[in-house]
Amino acid sequence: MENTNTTTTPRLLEGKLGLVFGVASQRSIAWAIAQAWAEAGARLAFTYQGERLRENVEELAATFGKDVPLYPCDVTRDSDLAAVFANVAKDFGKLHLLLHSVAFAPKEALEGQFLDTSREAFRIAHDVSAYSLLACARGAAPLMTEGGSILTLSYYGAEKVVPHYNVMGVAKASLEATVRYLAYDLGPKQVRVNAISAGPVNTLAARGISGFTNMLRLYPKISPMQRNIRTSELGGTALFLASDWGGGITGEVLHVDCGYHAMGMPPSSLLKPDA
Ligand code: NAD
Ligand code: 0WE
Repeated sequence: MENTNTTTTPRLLEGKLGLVFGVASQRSIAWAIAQAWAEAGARLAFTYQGERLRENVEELAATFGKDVPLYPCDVTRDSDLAAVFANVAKDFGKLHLLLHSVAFAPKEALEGQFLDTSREAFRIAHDVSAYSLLACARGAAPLMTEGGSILTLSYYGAEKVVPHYNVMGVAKASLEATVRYLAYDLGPKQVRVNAISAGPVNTLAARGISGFTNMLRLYPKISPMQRNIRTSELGGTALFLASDWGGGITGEVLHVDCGYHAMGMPPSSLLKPDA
């Protein structure tokens, strides 16, 4: 069914201040979520990974007006993270929302067998994709004096084997457990920590992966809703989780995947030789 909803986003995040990690391009999941948060009234700041991405992020952030703070940040560098949160303290004074939409494993680790993963590739995948959430949360917590919502992005490969996802699956399992332990530590401050487990989206991080196109072809065949997700649906879910309507939810991993995760066997139509 076509989405014919033309109503405007309710201003559920009016007066909220947010920090977004993980915009690389217009297709980034972080950008879809940032748009939903901004439309709902949040004021946002962005980090970018390095000089290579600065112009892209500048251009996208400019669509929200002139005074959108931008900070360089490689999440594997403690000094970068310290500078980001010092600048947020200076520019915003406090923080309500944090989006962590960052992942990386060395390309060779996503190609062969999981069995061949090097110690270094394992370390990098976990440092960038899981530890960084903890580092971001520790930086943000002192600024979340009015409560808050921390959100990260996971994938089904954390729960079940997805061929070639390999060490990223193990890092996402760590990320999901990190969400639960952070939820426990930050709960008393009314800071909620959740993950969205998203179905496949054609982004820069997905582009380089052999077989990704097959993955996009598989979801319409297996998922109950018989299609891929729309990035606007990630924005909508992220808006709900960040708003007071998601106020009782923490330590949760919410699947936004058209129901793919609920299936234990493909539909019989897919198994018939003539289908
Ligand atoms: P993307 O390439 O647009 O975003 C990935 C981001 O990670 C980029 O902005 C990149 O700069 C950042 N990053 C990587 N290493 C970094 C580092 N050392 N320091 C700072 N930033 C770093 O791709 P995306 O698909 O939007 O990915 C965002 C998140 O969504 C990731 O966590 C990914 O695992 C997750 N996810 C993606 C899909 C998908 O199919 N695309 C599905 C489920 C979950
Ligand atoms: O989390 C991801 C991908 C994250 C990612 C992507 C890259 C490509 C470039 C992490 N590291 C790198 N390193 C690079 O050098 N996804 C959920 C998308 C994805 O990746 C897969 C998938 C899906 C889905 C890899 C294998 C199989 C399925």
